[in-house]
Formats: sequence, structure tokens, C-alpha cells
Amino acid sequence: MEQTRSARHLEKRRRNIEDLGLERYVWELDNNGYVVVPPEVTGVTPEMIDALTDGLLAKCEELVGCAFTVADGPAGELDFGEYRGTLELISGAKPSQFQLMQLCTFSRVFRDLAINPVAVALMRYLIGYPETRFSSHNSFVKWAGEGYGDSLGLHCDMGGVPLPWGRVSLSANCNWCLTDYTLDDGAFACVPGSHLRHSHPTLPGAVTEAIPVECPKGSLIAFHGQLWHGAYPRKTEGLRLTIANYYRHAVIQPQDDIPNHFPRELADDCADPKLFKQLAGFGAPYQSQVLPVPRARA
Ligand SMILES: O=C(O)CCC(=O)C(=O)O
Ligand SMILES: [Fe+2]
Repeated sequence: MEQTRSARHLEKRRRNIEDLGLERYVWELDNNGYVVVPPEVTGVTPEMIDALTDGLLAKCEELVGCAFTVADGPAGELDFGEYRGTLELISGAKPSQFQLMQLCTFSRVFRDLAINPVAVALMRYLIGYPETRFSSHNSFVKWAGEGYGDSLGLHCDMGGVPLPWGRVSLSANCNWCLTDYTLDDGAFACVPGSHLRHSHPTLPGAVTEAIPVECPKGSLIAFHGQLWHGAYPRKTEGLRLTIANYYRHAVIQPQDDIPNHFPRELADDCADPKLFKQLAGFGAPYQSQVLPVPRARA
């Protein structure tokens, strides 16, 4: 019975990849743990990239209190107070980025990106067809500075899962590059094939194995939850803007409690509400007496 069910899901997963013509991309995912997918394949248009960029820049201005442009970065001097970063702490670097959170509440274009059919197919390929859910939707806003320091902030997104890790990616990530990724612009860093080591990165050796993933604006970098990755520091003027849509297996706790807290009416306003709601994981069972109980005979 169980075997029939999983065989059915594997078949669905295979057909999903085949229908979208993604065979060569999943080959790279399997072998390298990451893949770069161009906008011609994901169908994300320049207009969508512009709308996403404008939405993020407006939110930066609202939260930080000064204007932001891709060309020039923040218009004013920024003060993080006592905050020392997250991945920056690995090598004690001074933060030169922040993250915007809960992007799918911003506007419809962010929700449409989260359910992009190519991105979702790749995430379902890694995590499991029926089990894939949203974990969180964030943006990395990065400018010139120390970045993550000497360690490049190398980590695995699945790092919270106790070892030993198996083959299945219990979380996986879609980094949408809204600006060009080059080494000097602060590109994504990773160790190709490191997802097959089923371990946390070993520092500092991992840094010498890392490579920059360079790709043009609009590209998607999809990657396995066990891939050793981080980023190079940005050395150029202006901003590196990224959307990180993070997915999880249904057995893993979401970073953002979308199942309980995401506004349901917003889920109806997107290109595929049924898919959005499924990935959001609304309506988890066991929140009430869902299974019947027998009745005592009179
Ligand atoms: O590009 C970066 O700064 C790091 C991205 C990252 O670690 C992630 O999206 O999980
Ligand atoms: Fe990460």
C-alpha cells in the first residue's frame, strides 16, 4: 500500500519535470546540489523583476528611513546598533546587509514568484512532490562591505536537522537574483557536490573549495538543503538584491508560521490560489477532533 503511494508520487514528480523540460536542470541539482535557471526557462519577465525590485526598495525605505537605489545603495549612513548579524558571526564580520521578511504579504507579484511553476517543480523534485511546503520568503539586501568575512558564511540551510542526514532534502532554497551576480558584486558562494557529504561545512578548508556562482539578473539559483553555501563580500557600489524563497518538507517546522498566520485572503490573490494554499500548508489536521470516536451503545 505505502509502496504504491510513493511510486505514484515519484511518477508525478517525474512527469512534472518532463512536462516543463527540466531534465538537465535536475541532473545538475543531483550532481552539484545547485543549478542556475535562466529567466527564459522560469518565465519570470523583466517587468516582474522590476516590480519585485521596486517593492523591495520601497520596503527598505519604509523600514530603514532613507532612500535606496540599486545603483547607489542606501542614500544615508546606516547604524545597526548592537546587532552583529547572523552568518557574519562565524568570522566576526561587520554586517553589510539586512533581510526583509514575509515578502508574500507585500503584493501579488511576490506571491506569484513563490508559486513559479519551474521553481516549485525543482523544490518538489528535491523535497518530495506532495510534501513540499513554504518555510519563509525573505530578501537579502547587500551592499559593499565585509560581507560574511573570511568564512564566506558557509553553512547548510538544513543545519537545524540533527545528523545523520539522508539523501532527501528536508529543505531547499530558491535564490532569485534581482541584480547581476559576479564575484565582485557579492555572488553566491558554494562547494559543488557538497550536498553528497551529508555534513556541515568544515572550516576553513571549505572556503578553498568554494566557487562563485555568477549569473545575470533574473536568474534563479535553486539548491539542496545540504549544499555548503554562503556569499562573497560585495566590493562594488550599489546593491545586490536577492529574494530567497525557502521551502521545507511537511515534517519540518516552518521558519515563518505561514500555516497559522498568513492572511488567507491574500492567498486567493495570486496566479494559482490552490497551489499557494497547498504550499502554505493551511488547515493542518489534528487542530480539532478530526477523527471520529465510537459511540457507547445505549
Ligand atoms: O547570498 C547570501 O548572502 C546567502 C544566501 C543564503 O544563505 C540563503 O539564501 O540561504
Ligand atoms: Fe543559506
